Amino acid sequence: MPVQNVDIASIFNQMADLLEIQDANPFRVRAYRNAARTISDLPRPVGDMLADNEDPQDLPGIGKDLAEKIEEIVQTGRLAQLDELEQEIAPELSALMTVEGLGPKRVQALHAALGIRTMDDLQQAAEKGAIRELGGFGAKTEDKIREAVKARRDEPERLKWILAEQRARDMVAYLEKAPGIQRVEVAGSFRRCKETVGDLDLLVICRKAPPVMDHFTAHEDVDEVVSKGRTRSTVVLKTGLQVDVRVIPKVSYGAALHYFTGSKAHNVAVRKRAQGKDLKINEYGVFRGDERIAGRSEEDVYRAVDLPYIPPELREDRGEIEAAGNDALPDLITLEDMRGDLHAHTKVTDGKASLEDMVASARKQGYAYLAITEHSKRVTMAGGLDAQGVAGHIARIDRFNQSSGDFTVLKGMEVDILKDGGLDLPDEILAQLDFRVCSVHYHQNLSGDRQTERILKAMQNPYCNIIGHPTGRLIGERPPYEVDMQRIMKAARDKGCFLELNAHPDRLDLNDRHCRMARDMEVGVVISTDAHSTTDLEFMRLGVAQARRGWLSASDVLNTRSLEDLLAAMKH
Ligand code: DGT
Ligand code: CA
Ligand code: CA
Ligand code: ZN
Repeated sequence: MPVQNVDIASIFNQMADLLEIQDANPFRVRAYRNAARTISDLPRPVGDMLADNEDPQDLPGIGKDLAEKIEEIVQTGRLAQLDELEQEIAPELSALMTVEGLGPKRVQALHAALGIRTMDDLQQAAEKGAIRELGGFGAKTEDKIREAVKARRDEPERLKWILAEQRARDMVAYLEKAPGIQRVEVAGSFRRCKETVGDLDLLVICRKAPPVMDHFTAHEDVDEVVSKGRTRSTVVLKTGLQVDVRVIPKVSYGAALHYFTGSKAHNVAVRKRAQGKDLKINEYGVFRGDERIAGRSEEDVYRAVDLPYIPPELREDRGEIEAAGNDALPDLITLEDMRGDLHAHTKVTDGKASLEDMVASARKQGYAYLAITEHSKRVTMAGGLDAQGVAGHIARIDRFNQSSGDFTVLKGMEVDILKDGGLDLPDEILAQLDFRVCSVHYHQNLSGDRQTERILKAMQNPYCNIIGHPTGRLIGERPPYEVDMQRIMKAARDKGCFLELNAHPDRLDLNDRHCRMARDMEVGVVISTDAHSTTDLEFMRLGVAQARRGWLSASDVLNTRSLEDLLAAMKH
């Protein structure tokens, strides 16, 4: 399989981590991180660009040195300099950096003073009480580290959905080239659009199974063939991802798709319902005695137990079977319902594209509007705008809209919520915008109570229309704030404030349960991508998938509405 953009990005991020532990020049570290982001945002594989004789140096932030490294990675799949660095610094050290509360400086200090290299070392040191003795750490920090390590150990490694999607697409394309193949489908948590995926479950219909299994296990990315049978094989890829393939007879296709899509809890509940009707369901079909009465399609399977089709995103045994039985399933939102994106950045702050390019991309998505929501001044790293900057921002958009035809750019800002819950710009400036997304960026470690109060305070400002990425979590990296979501939702409803479902693949914040809660509490949701590049706008599909897992309909989501209705809803 050719080297993918995510692989290049991952190598550059590892470089940055190790250099940071080594206390290297921060500009060098930044250069790697920026390059990683540039590469992972590219719409097509770098390998293809190179093959077309395009020069990576034309990409923003990529100079001669990085361009050569990119070529090396594309050609060899690795980077010699990273291998060397890993010899020099224990690579486990960079894994330690992902523990909450540990940055490169602290990891370096722990290594120097206590010889800590691995997660085991860290756990032991924390349990012995050795860390609290170190300068700059203390007992509280040690407690936190101990808890964080424990939490980490308890959860198995899972892949973010968008990364699973890339692997799944490649694997499906590869299997479709197998001899006698008729159909390949991805089931499991991937099909249910869970935010992270444990392994991939592929189903295959084919004329003869053995050649397909041979083809599958011969994939060049396979690290280990765990099992290989006539109808079922499991491999582990070099990336550590497990892939299961099952060959299914056509008559059982729907039943198998249903079974292997899960969730397990959903399957159990459906089976129980079938038992009540003297039916038996398994991956081969629905049976009355020995007679197969359904199995070709999922619709058939559900019909056999007197249910309408239940979309995969709902199959979590969270009330969907009862709702289906009462003909009360939600009419789930779709990507086509989205009429615009309400959170995006341009080059003016830390985005990579111009206003014109962002609009062109938004038009391609079929949108009628796009809000540009630049950062406010407190977010210095992103070049956040002060009052004067906002004036320029507004003037630019007004000018643009004069000749933008049927497309409207909305004047927004992503206003930082200060530590005390105040907003980062004065009201008279905020008043000039169409609307404001207000987000927490600093002091993320406040206690749950204080964080809740802070956000509630921000919502008291009449100019606060949307709370951006409300829990601040980064999937697999940073846990959500321990906010009281019940109180935040109640306040949002009372004040006519909206909560953002940030569709960025690292965030997906609100999560699915929060969306469900918003629906039940009648709180308005917006789905936005927080795009920093033209291709980021495509993250919308992830946000919509998450919203579907949260039972949301188009009518629950503000940016499915017309521009006129949207603006009316923002005024309160
Ligand atoms: P994952 O891979 O951890 O993200 O989650 P899933 O849901 O993809 O789980 P996985 O890969 O273990 O199994 C795929 C599907 O197969 C699962 O969603 C339901 C079905 N399945 C697996 N084991 C069982 C079982 O013991 N009973 C039932 N009813 N279904 C099962
Ligand atoms: Ca799975
Ligand atoms: Ca599996
Ligand atoms: Zn943003």
